[in-house]
Amino acid sequence: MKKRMLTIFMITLFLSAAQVWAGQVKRYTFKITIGQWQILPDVSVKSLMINNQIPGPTIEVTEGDIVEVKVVNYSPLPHTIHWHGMEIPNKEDGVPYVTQDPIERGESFTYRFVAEPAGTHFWHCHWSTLLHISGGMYGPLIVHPKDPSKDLNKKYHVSQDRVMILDSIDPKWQTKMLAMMEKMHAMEEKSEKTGMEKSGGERLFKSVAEFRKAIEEGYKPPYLKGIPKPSYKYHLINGHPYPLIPPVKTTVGKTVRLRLINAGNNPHYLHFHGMSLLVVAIDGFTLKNPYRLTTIPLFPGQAKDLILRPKIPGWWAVHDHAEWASTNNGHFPGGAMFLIGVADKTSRISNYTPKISLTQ
Ligand SMILES: [Cu+2]
Repeated sequence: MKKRMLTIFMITLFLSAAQVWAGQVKRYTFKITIGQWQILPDVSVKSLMINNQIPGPTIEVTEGDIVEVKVVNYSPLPHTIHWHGMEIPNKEDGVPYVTQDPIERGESFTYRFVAEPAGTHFWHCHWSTLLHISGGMYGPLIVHPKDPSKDLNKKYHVSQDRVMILDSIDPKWQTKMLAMMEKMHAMEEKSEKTGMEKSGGERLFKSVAEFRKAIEEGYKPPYLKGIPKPSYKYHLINGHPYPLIPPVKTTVGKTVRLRLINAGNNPHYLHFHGMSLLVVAIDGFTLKNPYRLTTIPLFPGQAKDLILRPKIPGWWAVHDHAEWASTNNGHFPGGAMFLIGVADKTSRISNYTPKISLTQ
């Protein structure tokens, strides 16, 4: 009788444990390649791509889920992936030579962690970040709260939830650098086969003295000698600049949630015409006291969640108020800019149809 009671007790314990952990395993595969990315009809840039897309895949999970990402490196460059904003075991953090060795060509590495905390986050490559992040290795990481009472979409009766991830690039610099790195790594591979010295590209310091000397003299990796820093001439939202950024379409009285993430190196100041916004979360954390703004500063590495409830119909412009970032290579309108089309109850947005000017 005692034994039977114990069995029933064990089964009950097992069932309740299964109820406590309701998370699922969410699996993703990231295939890294180098290819051409068409940002505008006549502007193509050599880029690092994950699954042939920029931004890379969106990871969308619920708090407590187990995220498993298998990264397969088909490119000649080393990489690691960092989960920005996540609180996870140190060995999954993806910082080269701090938590792991880089993933080299032909290698794969699987990251595994429990998704927490909830909120709007992102992931990006952590190797040679100036080239690798802006070069295309980034994507959204959305963690929905497990507790429905903390769901901002429910709280604000959101009818549309959109993610916008920003990046700034210098196509000429990026194309040149990636071509050079490809060449360098091909040479390295050749010299490894013939047992010759490495080409002097990406490698570890041989001694502390070498490391100290490099810092004292103002370090520049060998492959960057004689090459200026990138000058950001194109500003992308979800992989394209305006006018290729699809507009947000809504209706008076409806509520939109915008999740803005700045994955690039350039700060942005998005100004919204015709409406104010409620800032409800920063870096994934829900604000106790949401506040209203019409211009949203977005620093590199920052994420902000906005709630919009436009009252006036029309095509409303949203653009970076720092002039140079709302252009394509100097030409306005372009860059970090998009339109919000607000329809009235008869589905009419405006009698005026937006056009793109060649001379403005
Ligand atoms: Cu990388």
